[in-house]
Amino acid sequence: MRLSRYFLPVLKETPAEAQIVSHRLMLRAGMIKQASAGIYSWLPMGFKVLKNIENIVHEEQIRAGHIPMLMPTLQSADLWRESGRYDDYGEEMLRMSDRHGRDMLYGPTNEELITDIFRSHVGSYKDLPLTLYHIQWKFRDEVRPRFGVMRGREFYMKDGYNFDLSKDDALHAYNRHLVSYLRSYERMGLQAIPMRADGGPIGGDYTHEFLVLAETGESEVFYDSAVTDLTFGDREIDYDDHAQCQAILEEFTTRYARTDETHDEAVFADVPEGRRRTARGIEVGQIFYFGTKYSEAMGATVVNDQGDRVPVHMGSHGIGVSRLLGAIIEASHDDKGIIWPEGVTPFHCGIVNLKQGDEEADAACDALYTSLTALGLDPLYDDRNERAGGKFATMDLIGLPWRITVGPRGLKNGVVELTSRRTGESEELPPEQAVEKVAKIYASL
Ligand code: 5CA
Repeated sequence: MRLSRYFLPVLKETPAEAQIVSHRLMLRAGMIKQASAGIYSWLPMGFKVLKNIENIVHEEQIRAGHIPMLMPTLQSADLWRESGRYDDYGEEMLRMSDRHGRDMLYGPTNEELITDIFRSHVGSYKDLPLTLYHIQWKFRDEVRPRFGVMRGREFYMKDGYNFDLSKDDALHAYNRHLVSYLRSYERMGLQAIPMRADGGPIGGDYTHEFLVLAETGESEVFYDSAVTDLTFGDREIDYDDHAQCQAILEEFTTRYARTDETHDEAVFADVPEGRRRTARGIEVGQIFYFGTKYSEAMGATVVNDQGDRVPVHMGSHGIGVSRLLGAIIEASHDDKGIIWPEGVTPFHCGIVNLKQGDEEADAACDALYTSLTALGLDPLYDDRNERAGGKFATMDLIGLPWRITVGPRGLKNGVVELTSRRTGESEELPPEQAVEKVAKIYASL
């Protein structure tokens, strides 16, 4: 993309309404614009990152054997009356009626709708196990929407639902979700720690939240610092292997790590004193096993191999896709702007032309652009007639991990400059080698 033809409405001033750095940077980098309280338009660069995060989530869910689909945002209140949650959910639920006076709502989550789909089409244990998921907009009329996309009213969520014959199988589905979530967050350049949590309005007492440690996080968390040494890395995983998935759950959840809702001082005291940590965290996902809560209330049953009709065991599993943009920025920025991890960056590499209009510099930038694009990369070429300082400031603000700087002086010696946004280190290389190096970095992801 050529910046002169793109829509990147960067703000010079720091918006006064934004209290935390990720919100400020998303506004300044022209990624989002508030439409009304807790509701945002996603401007092109914000939309690009949102889609990159969504793609990682899709790939990892499909790898785990979970099946993508799409349910609507608007739901009929009748289903929620069946589960008993229409009255229970309270003021967070946005309610409305259609022209026929039928009660409708904007879905805050989808347990009821998916259970209705399941009971309409599945009747035998032979069709199990089954895990369906979608990535769809949700609405929760939060009392205090704040921090930009972090606590929105309208937000984008991946929610998945497993249906299993036995508790054991449902716990394996829970483990699969835990593993696939660990992989997803790591691909986004994040460490998200699974912590024992509370079921809230979803229900169930077996649940973990995934937390990214950050001072601006809304949750208070207590953990053994040894949990921060754990990484999933590139180990092979067989999602059908119950024992392997269970071992990973144990590896990542045995040490003390809890949110304030489940925190227990007496148990925490057993953690060696030097490793006890109290901090704040951003909740970027939550997994639940809630047994037969919805299947019993809504008649989601199957006939088992004995010929008996039994309610299925269920769980639901969510990732805050839009919140993740804020969480990633909170975890990865400096005083100049965002530093995107390679896994989610909106453009793979920036090209800065120090002397727009100079025949040689223009030609070298065009050639770089063509080579990067031919390798399947997506560069952002700042081809505006701006001073170098302004171009660098924009690149630093929007946070592309790699920048190639092209100027007449370097070209005389046959080199361009390749700079890492994270370390600030630069090296001079012939243009082909700069392209090769960038391509290699992305090929290794
Ligand atoms: N049905 C279950 C799992 S699918 C569920 O709704 N879980 S949840 O309530 O924990 O939400 C899943 C994730 O959505 C949370 O972990 C959080 O990352 C994100 N989320 C929840 N509320 C908001 C909000 N108001 N703004 C942005 N993201 C949110």
